[in-house]
Amino acid sequence: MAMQEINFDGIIGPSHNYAGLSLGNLAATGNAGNTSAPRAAALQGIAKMRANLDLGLAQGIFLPHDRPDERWLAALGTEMAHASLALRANAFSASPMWAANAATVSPAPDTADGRCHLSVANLVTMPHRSHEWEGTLAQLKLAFADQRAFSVHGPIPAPFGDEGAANHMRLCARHDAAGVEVFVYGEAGGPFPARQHRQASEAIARLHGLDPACTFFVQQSPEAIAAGAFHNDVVAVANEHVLFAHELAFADKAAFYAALTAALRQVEIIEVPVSAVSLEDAISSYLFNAQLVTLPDGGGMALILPTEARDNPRVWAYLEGLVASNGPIRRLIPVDVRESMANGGGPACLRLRVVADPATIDPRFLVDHARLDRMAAIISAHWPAQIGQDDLGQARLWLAVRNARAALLAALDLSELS
Ligand code: SUG
Repeated sequence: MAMQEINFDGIIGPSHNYAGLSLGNLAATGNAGNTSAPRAAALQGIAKMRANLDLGLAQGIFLPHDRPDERWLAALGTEMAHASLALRANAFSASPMWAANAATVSPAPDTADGRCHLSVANLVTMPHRSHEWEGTLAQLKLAFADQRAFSVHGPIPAPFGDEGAANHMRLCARHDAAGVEVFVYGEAGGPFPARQHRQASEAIARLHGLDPACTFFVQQSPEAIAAGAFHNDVVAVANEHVLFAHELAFADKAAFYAALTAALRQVEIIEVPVSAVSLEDAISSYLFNAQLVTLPDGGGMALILPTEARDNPRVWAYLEGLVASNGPIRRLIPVDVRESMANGGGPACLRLRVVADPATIDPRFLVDHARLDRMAAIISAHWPAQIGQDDLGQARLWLAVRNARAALLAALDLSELS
């Protein structure tokens, strides 16, 4: 089978809740204390995957992590029953759902040894995400165990923050051709943390054996971070030869665009001007947190967007003009992922892109409609209907969440992850 892009979605875990843990993520802090709906959230994620399958796209999954993370609490000398409210919330987060933060992926055509390299993200900036990497690494090692095709790397050591593919873009003529890899980092000093450090990105490029001539390190604009773009994928997305970005996404866009154009002759840069879409509109509607995908059979590209983008008249007017302009982006496909969006995670946050031959991947991590049916049945039966912040102290909720995950792992023949 040939190499193709596969989107691996993080299944929204049974502990999904709104604890307001991510400073600089305006949706998450704005919804702190609200009651979440984990069952509806996970079914929204399944519906997104179904829609992508129906478009003819390949689809994979990553599983929820063990929550509450008692091992992490034990390392801190405590346990759920006695931990502070803050530590409890940090141990209980379902944040591994945002698979764009799972790893950075350099497909085989870009690397010196001709294998696809994946580096698990350390996520050290936010306490609730800093203990994700072990659970993620275990899954990466299983899904991509074929060492002829893949090389899976551990986390970059602290203090160099790495948030994975959310700050990484790949541009190429076709997915299976050698590409240009762009690492976007932030500089400290603004009101919110810069979560991706340049040193981490440089280390990943070295570890993956990337060609320096085709690798760029680009600073995210401090203005975008200050406006709430805590990851680059909130203001830019790329697919094959197309870069779709907000005018204020990068600190020095002229230098970046010039270097990119020199390195990839076919590149098409679609820049959305502030006059059409303000940074505030971009961040509240998440139009750039879209899956920009190439449709099979020459159908051009589609943007799989959150319904919030359709709900904003200025954003939608711009997008309708864009698809009418006969450019590379031909279709707009809104999807309802409101439960994840309320924590600052849109369609693109929920997926990790891997370009590979599906035959080299452990099939338990790939899905079709029948497997999604099985997952939906488990979610409907076991995921909590609601979680309020007071519930985080309830031992019976911790048990329900554990049992729900165990039921899903068993149904997918992945109990070895428990
Ligand atoms: O890291 N939200 C996530 C959202 C991640 C979105 N991912 C990408 N942009 N790729 C974060 O800020 C909120 C959890 C809470 O507050 O309960 C949270 O972690």
